Amino acid sequence: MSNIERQEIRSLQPGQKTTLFRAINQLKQNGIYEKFVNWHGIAMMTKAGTELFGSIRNLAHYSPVFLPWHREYLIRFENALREIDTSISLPYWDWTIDAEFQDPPTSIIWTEDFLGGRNPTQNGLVTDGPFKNWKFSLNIPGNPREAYLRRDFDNAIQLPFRRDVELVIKNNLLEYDKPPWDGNQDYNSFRISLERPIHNPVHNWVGGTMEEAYSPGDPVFFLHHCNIDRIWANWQRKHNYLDRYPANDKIRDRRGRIIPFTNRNHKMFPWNDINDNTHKRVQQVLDFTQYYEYREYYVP
Ligand SMILES: [Cu+2]
Repeated sequence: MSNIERQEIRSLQPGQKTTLFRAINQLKQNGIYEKFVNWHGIAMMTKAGTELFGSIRNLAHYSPVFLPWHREYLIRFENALREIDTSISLPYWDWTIDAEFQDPPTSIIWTEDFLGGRNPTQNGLVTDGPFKNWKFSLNIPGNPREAYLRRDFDNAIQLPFRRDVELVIKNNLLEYDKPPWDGNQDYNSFRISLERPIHNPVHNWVGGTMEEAYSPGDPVFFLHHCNIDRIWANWQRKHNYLDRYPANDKIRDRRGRIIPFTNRNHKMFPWNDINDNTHKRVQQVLDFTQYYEYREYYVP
């Protein structure tokens, strides 16, 4: 059991918010934040499998490892924050609350006291709030470059509704995942029904940095993925599925070859250095209760 409890960002006390935002800015200043951004970019740019959908499936997305990869990534980020201040736990952004608003960009989330907004007269640059004028050096293979934090709220996209999230959690007929283990939405599984219709639109709704391979450059990435992880945790908890993941060596491409960094006994990429015991295997992150709990779940 863990003493870390993750809660909705709107329920943090003002002092807790200040501590959190200061710690995030400290990681930004000492270069650790950019290391996280680059990990995501590298995992996303690395193809997994070679067949038809190989160009879609990468080592962090559109495969069964999508949820464990981001769980490990968030645990690492939360640990980095707690090295600065042990009172911190990663909050989540429950965008199903905002989905009900007439005009979601007016949510308190996007005010100066929370994540700041975006400046429409300056191409969506974030020019207020705790992360104002953030700039990154991106280590993109073959294309290293600099970028500014940007948002471009798109009201043409609907944020996911609570009832849609609840339906996915309640459906105990869904397997965690199944062949061809990729981004093809012609088949149904828990992972794909969370990744495609619920996870993707939130990235696209926020827009700007959140739509790029370096999407963790916007700190809201961590809050969004924390909510995605909460939905997975809720499904695991509700149905007693804490160990649900395809058996060893089961996840293979269409030519029958084991997809690396993806099966339950594999270490995940790019944290697969065998000399470092902090590099967990997929199976080690399935039981989230060893690391943290969530204050509230969608479905009891
Ligand atoms: Cu994401």
